[in-house]
Amino acid sequence: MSDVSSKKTNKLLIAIIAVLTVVIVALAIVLFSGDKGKDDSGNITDTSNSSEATVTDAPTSEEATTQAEKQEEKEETGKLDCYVVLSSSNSWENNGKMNAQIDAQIINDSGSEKKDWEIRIKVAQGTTLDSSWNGNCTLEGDIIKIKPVEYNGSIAAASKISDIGIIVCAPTKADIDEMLKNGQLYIGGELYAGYEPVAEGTQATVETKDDEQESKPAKAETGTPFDNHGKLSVKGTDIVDKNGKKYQLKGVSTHGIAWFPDYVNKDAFKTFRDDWGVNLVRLAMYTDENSGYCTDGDKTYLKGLVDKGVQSATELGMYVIVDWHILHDLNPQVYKDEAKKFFEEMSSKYKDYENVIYEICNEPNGGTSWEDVKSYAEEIIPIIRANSPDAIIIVGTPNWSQDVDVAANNPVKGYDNIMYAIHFYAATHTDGIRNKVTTALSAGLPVFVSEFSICDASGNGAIDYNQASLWFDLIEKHNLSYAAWNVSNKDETSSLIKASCSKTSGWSENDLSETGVWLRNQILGNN
Ligand code: IDC
Repeated sequence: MSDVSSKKTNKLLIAIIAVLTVVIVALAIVLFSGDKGKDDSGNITDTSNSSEATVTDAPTSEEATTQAEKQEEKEETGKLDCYVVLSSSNSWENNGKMNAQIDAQIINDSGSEKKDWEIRIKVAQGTTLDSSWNGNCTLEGDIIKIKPVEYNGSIAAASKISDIGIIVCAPTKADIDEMLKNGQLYIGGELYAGYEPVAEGTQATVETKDDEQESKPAKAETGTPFDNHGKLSVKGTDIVDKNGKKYQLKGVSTHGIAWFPDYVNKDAFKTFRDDWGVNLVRLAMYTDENSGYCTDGDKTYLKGLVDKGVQSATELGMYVIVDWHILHDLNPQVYKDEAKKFFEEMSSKYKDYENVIYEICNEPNGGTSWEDVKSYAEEIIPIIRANSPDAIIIVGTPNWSQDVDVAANNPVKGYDNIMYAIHFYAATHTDGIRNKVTTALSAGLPVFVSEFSICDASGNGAIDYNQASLWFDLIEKHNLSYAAWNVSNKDETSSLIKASCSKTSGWSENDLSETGVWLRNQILGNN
């Protein structure tokens, strides 16, 4: 090779190496310069070191809170998958102490059945236990223990038991408030603190008062009867509501509460309210027979039942009659002293209840004169009035509360909101008694059909549909309020529930007696 050609070759090699170097350096810059993206306008941007990228991947502060809450919620659920809720639907002062009704629910949100439960509530010194229902209740030292009764010993997974109630008397209101925070659940004798995950979609919910408020009566009205009509009063011969509009109470009467205590329950009243259109329950407490209040009855137990009835009706926004059910005692003067104590206690306990009505003597009979009844009324009414100045009071009338015409001649004077009882059994009492009603009404006497049925006066025998219809013509014509005898499954015509049906609430039409079917249709306007 010549020198000239070798010099040319060298130059070419140097040029190639220089170009290659430039290309390699350029490629290296491209390859190692990090992540690239395009901005909105299509220019390449370099975000590898920008703080923006880090923030985008992290949760927002809002999400972080939610996550924290969820974590907390899970921890709480762990403690609370089965627990007690205590609330107080009512409290009242009594001789300088505080009485309260405490309602307990056990919520089982867990995936398994819970048995052998016990609620323990620590109470203040000096607290006493007055009554209880749907639980076996004892006060041991400073602990109230509530154990199951035969029908609520097991709480299925994802369900709850309610309607356990006690009435206590504590030194102060603060003690009651403290009690409400002190409910603990024991299972199998151990303080329960388990956590089990809840099966999807099976979580039980706590029944609240608001649920009650939202339930609708069978008829068009929304809201409870008491929500809509409030405190009632008597104007002329009519009951009027809080707006001064005529109002009619349509109710059922219990049988003797000592006789059939199981029907004094909130679910039963709710069935009557929601499925029958009933706005009133009468609580009949016999004074003289079958565990009568003034004879062989347990006074504390009977007052507990009255209270259970009053509280149930109140929570459901229904009106309620406390009935001093004299019958075999003939004359209300016989147990007047007991009656005075009873009505003093009732009217003071329920002084702030605007839905409670007092019936002070069911049916004077056996020749008891109106003078005797009137003088009894003149002693009882001021006792009630001292506590409950406006409550409606129903006074019985002679001859099993038929002689309203006699009372109309000489009514009790000096008090508002007094009404007079007319009772009828349609197969026995016909035109003669209806005439007494029209006579009394035309004399301006307010009458209340606080007990009736459509069979004969024994509470049994055949139904007289024709007379029943004539009675209801009169009732509707004069806007009379009424309560039908009786809520039980006793094997007699007047019972509203079939003798073969043992349910104490939630009846279907098939569970009702012939009288029950007729009454429900009558109230619903189907007859
Ligand atoms: C009846 C009951 C019956 C009970 C009897 C007791 O229906 O089961 O054995 O009392 O005496 C009334 C009374 C009411 C009666 C009813 C029917 O207020 O207590 O109930 N009746 O006899 N007045 C007229 C009829």
